[in-house]
Amino acid sequence: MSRLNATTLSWTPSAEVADALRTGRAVVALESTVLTHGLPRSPRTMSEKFLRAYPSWNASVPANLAAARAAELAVRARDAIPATIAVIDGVVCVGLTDDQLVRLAAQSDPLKISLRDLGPAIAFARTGGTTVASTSLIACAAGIQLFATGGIGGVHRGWSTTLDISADLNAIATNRVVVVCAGAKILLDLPATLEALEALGIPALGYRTRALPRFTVEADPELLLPEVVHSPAEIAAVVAAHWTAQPTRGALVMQPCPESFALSAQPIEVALAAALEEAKACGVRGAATTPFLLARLAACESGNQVLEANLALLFANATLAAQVATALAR
Ligand code: PSU
Ligand code: MN
Repeated sequence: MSRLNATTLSWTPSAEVADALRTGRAVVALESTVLTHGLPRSPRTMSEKFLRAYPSWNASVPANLAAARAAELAVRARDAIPATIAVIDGVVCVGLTDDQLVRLAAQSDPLKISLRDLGPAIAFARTGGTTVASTSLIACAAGIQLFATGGIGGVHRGWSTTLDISADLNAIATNRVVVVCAGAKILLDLPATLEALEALGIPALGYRTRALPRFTVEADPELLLPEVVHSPAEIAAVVAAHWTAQPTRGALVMQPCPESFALSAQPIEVALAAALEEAKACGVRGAATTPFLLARLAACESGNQVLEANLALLFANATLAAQVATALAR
């Protein structure tokens, strides 16, 4: 029963990821809640603009599956190995086969596995997508330094009465991993999210931006980030120094959504106000809140733009994370 005394998580790498970690190659972790909960489980018609920017996009498979594959490709294109993380039949998987991606993408009523859900998911042999929080923990246990995602969870609007603060924030603080994201969705209380990042001692580096990105064209000058970085090499230098100061704790890199796919704030705010009302009326609370609001935004008038923005920023983050991973591996 020595496992009961183990101090690290048990995880299973794919053959490719095991080899990459053994040989010191650059590896980038990718989360799977974006696949199970964040994106449509059916094929979508994309705009001409999108197909021009991403000519390898596979329009004949479900959009979530196409996205997961494309994010992995973006990592490979920068000479790093992708490690998509998920829990499959209770096994903490680091690096998925394409069959496993297909299965997760098609799963009806999938589980969203955040930190609190990890133990039960392992014990009861469950299958689901891991959030930024649990993916950070698993990546750190596996010795993976870079992790790319879309938007992180944060402090929700109305937090002072609901206390709804994503486990993502504390997990980033307490795991030695660099999370590359596009900031946080406009649906959160963004000023409070910035304060929480400061309180947790997380370096929040703006990649070529002064303001916290929120997937929109318009930056909010009030949401000032503490530091700006300009290149993958500069990020690697700051991260290395961060780890001399806080060797067991994480950092955040935030880059704006690629300009040609960024959203306009106003229609999103309108759709969001309606979605928040509806969530309240339907009694949506807790872990269901983020997926509910994301689904409502995806279904709104500019839903296809929301989807394309989500994909463009995910791919851009995968690319940047791979560049930083390669710089750190040098
Ligand atoms: N933000 C997005 N898309 C997402 C999520 C957040 O723009 O898919 C997902 C991420 O997996 C994140 C999780 O870790 O939602 C946060 O959920 P919660 O707020 O319940 O912690
Ligand atoms: Mn929550």
